[in-house]
Amino acid sequence: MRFDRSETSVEVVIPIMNAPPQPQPATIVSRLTRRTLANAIRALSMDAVQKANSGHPGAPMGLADIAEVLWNDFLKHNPANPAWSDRDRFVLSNGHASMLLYSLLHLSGYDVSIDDLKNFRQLHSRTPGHPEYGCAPGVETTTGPLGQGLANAVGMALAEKNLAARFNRPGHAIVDHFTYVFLGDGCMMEGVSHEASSLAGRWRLGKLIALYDDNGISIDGDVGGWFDDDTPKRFEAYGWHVIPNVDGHDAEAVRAAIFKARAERERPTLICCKTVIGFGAPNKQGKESTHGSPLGAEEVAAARQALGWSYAPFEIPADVYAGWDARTKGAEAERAWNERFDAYRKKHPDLAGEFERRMRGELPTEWPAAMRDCISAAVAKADAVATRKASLLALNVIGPLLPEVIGGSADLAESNSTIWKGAKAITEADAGGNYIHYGVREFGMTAIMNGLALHGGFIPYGGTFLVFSDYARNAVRLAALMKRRSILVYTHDSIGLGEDGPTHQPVEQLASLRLMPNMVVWRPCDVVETAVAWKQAIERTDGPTSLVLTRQNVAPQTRDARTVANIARGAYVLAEAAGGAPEAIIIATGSEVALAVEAQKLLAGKGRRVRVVSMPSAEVFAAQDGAYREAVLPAAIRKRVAVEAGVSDYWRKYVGLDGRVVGVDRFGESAPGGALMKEFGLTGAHVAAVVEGIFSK
Ligand SMILES: Cc1ncc(C[n+]2csc(CCOP(=O)(O)OP(=O)(O)O)c2C)c(N)n1
Ligand SMILES: [Mg+2]
Repeated sequence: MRFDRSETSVEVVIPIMNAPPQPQPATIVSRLTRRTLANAIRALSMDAVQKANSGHPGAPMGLADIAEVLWNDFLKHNPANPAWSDRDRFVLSNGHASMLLYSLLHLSGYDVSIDDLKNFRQLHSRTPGHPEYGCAPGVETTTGPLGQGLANAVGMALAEKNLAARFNRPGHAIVDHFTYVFLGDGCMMEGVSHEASSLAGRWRLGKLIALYDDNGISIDGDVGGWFDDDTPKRFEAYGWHVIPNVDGHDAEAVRAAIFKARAERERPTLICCKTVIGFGAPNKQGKESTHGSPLGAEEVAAARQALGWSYAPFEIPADVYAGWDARTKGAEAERAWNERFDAYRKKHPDLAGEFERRMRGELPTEWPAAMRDCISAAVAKADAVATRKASLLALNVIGPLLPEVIGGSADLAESNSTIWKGAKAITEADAGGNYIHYGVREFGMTAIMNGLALHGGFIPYGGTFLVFSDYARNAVRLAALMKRRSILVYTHDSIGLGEDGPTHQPVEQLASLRLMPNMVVWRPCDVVETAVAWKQAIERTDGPTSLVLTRQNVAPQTRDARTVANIARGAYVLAEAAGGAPEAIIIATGSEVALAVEAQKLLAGKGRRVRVVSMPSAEVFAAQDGAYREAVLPAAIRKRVAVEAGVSDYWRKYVGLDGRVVGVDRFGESAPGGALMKEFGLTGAHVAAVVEGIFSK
């Protein structure tokens, strides 16, 4: 049995601040054995899982000793203020170990009660099956989809380094925190761990410290049969500082490793901790059976005995609470930081104000007027421009105005038009830039963007081809789930991209992004709609936005001032029927809006009165009041045709049983874009013919 190894009584000396050169106030908090403190996590975890009759006891029990050392000796945080900007970030990438995090939050003094723990996994509880951002204070990110927490942590560590480069001044290190992440075999196996870790090494994120739960077990059993990488060598190859072979049940060894990790300021550190899954459950520890099911009443009782934990379920003795309580030292740490920030404010008032604005996520006061001018300039610019280029025009206005906007692309900077005039690359030598070359790593990029957005102080945008949004899909989903302001720039948005062929031509991606709850998709049709889309994306504070943009040029549309104002409502009457009340409506988005207008003209020649509705954002339109929606799409007008170069099914709800959709319901072809648009019926003449067809039905 390895679980009685470090039963030594130690005085826990807590360094309160991070930076080693500064004098460290120290507090002696406990004379309890470290093992007893860790056992509180084990007991709470196995009891909560037992009570819920569902959950994952193995990882929390295996990681308890490591977590105890990290949280009690190192983590800089204030349970009373989980939003304190300079707290260390703690990410549990192996989110199935949620009871570990909930126990830590409860024990250290966050507003997470014992009743919250008793409600683990229950309806509307603050302790759902996997940690969800926003459910309980202290949960820094939503984890469970393995590997992404690590990538989020990379984003947070990059955020810290970038803000430090931008805001710290000699003698005023107001941004100075670590990012810690726990991860398991599953996170290591996931490809996104490669994408994110490779970048972390390149960016030399010296204040990122990952602790790997190397327990040799995943759901199917001993990982040897499917995961036999030399993980230390792998991370060394990424340029990480690796501390291998740490006994994760030896508090002193873990403590020494974390000290070493913190002293290394150039490279991120991976601490490989050998652990026993389900540590303390005498008959089940070390086995996959502890991974994802309750231990069972008998084994829970046996574990209590083995661990010397004689308390009832959910009972924590006062001295154990006292040993964990981080409130006093947390308040003191934040108070000390506030003092330092006040000194900074005296010396650098503008920087201090700007830092606070950014961390609040507020836009500067000049924003509304600047965007009004940007949109007016777009109205005046009557050129045929690809909307990806229109996006760059908008970015050239937004970039200089909002230093919190941090861009990038997955190796398609030119194609995605993501590098604006003042964009400055983040490099190893200079972390203070505002543009990230993510390399060909769509998933890593999107998960890192989530980390940047979660950290605070940033509005990330990242580009790739629309068709490759699928590579990043789950990180996009988590941005939506977490309600983070992340801006996805997806160009080459249809078969209109041309010769690259069906592998590169998105067909189902557009509709599929719209299916995601809390995702807002904009597919603008010209320079003006693109400027409005960017404005809306930046102003949206409760979720991500996908900007879906053309490779090919699109004609500018003409609008009066009221029509321009209506773009922000998601859909609007772009071209009203001439000669009386409309009999039919064509709804179109993006590059197909011009076809709709052409069809309208052809139909007018035949005496048909057709309205054209441009619908750049169906989600934003759906959120408008009923009167507005009825004004744009009157229920009585049932002759409707939707036109979009993507799968047709999405549009059925707008055209109804009497309507038709002109779409693309098969993979594309390799040919020049114009030829493909004809081949697939995406022409004004064909759209007009489809509308005619409804009249003659
Ligand atoms: C992306 C993703 N795929 C699959 C799962 C389902 N899953 C949850 S835990 C797990 C095994 C993880 O193994 P490990 O990280 O070693 O956890 P341990 O059993 O050691 O706690 C799997 C496959 C998941 N949560 N996320
Ligand atoms: Mg494992």
